[in-house]
Amino acid sequence: MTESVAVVGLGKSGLSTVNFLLAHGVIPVVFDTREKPAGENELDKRVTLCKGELDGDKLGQFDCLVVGPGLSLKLPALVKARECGTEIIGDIELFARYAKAPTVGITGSNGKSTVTTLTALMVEADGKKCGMGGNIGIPALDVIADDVDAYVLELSSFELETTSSLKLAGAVILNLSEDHLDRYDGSMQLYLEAKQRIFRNADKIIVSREDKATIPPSGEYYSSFGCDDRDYGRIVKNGEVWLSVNGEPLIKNTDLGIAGLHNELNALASMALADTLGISREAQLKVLSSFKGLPHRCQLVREIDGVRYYNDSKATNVGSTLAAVAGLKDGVSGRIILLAGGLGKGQDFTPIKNMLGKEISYMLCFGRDGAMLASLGEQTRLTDDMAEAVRIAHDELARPGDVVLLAPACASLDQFKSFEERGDVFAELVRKL
Ligand code: UMA
Ligand code: ADP
Repeated sequence: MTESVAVVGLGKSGLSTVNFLLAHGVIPVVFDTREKPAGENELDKRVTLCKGELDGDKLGQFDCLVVGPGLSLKLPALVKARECGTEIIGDIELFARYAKAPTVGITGSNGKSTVTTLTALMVEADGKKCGMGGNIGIPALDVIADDVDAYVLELSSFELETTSSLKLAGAVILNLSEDHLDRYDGSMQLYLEAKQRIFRNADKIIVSREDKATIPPSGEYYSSFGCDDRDYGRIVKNGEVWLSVNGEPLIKNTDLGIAGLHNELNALASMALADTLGISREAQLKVLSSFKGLPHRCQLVREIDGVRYYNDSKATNVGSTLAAVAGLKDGVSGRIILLAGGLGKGQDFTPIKNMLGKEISYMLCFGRDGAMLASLGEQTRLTDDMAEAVRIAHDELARPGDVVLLAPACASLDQFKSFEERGDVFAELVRKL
């Protein structure tokens, strides 16, 4: 690589891109709009960091910009740079140009990290070395290595927007529901088009039979997963539900380490992806029975006086909150009290409204869009913050048999550094009750 390169955005992926470029003999210039960019303290001394508003004329002087996923390509400075003839890519595009081993990619509105982790564990359980990265929190360029046998990438719509030459051995869109509409002018179509970019050049396309939006416009795909007995599916035998491949029952849903219909679909998608990498069925089933789920996804924090407190902080959109409620409701003898709020990202909250007074008995709301959630119905209350919501749930509302569920349907960044921090704070509040 001999061109002049700028890295725009010094977050996790920006810092990783800088280190990758340095290792390949390129010293980039870094731009970030923030006063204190996340990766500043770890930045190599050879690299110049320009802070403040982005200047399209300046950026347009570079041959190539590697732009972080947190920045919209519609920013005027990036539009200007493109008009100047500057190539704009993301770190996943760089990954695509350098990584050698077969790669599978996972996108969708929900379930990405679960399926990414399951698939990567399956590769490892088959005795192969796996490089797992992308939106899951591990920048993809950090995992490139000569001895990797297969890569498993979690890809967000933002990452896919700046990626064009990734050639995946297996690619899946798990599902599609409203998210990130603030970045897509409120248009689900634009959000979907970004997601569908995962199928460009893909060898084996995998789709969900439960969600037509996951099917490419050509209508052509290699395999599918869903609730009936076709391809990767489900079979009911003597009242028991089995996950199946081509009609052959393989594992009972009660033997899976993770629960709920959404997780059964996640398990099926993982098997389909692992098959595209030639992973043995034995390794796949071993992982499906032992993997107990990731932190901050419907995790039981504590039971107090017959009330169970669950942390599903990773429910950052309405679809994932609905999945969490649906996954829990059959095992709850009492009511579900939901704690929700944060940055709504332009979503339509109507599906939550439709559950109020039914699956969701009561909702305590907080954060920037908390008032919007609280206006959905009578069975709601606006609180000052999550701490107050936890206190009210415990002191005033919850009775034995009830579940208090943090599944906020919103991003955390108005009040916390990340969904992990939000989940940790919740768990701490519950432990102190
Ligand atoms: N930012 C600025 N100015 C800049 C650059 C960034 O204000 O000049 C802001 C962005 O608007 C954003 C934040 O800084 O709010 C982080 O942006 P970033 O591009 O620096 O992000 P990274 O730290 O590199 O993290 C990104 C992904 N973040 C986003 O897409 C927002 C991480 O996914 C991912 O794990 C990481 O790369 C891995 O390389 C997080 C995420 O929230 C978990 N993803 C969204 C989601 O899952 O819903 C898509
Ligand atoms: P992502 O990485 O796409 O955010 P995760 O695997 O981290 O997905 O799961 C986030 C949340 O989304 C979970 O806590 C759960 O409530 C919900 N979820 C997981 N899988 C699915 C699915 N297949 N469909 C709908 N919701 C899901």
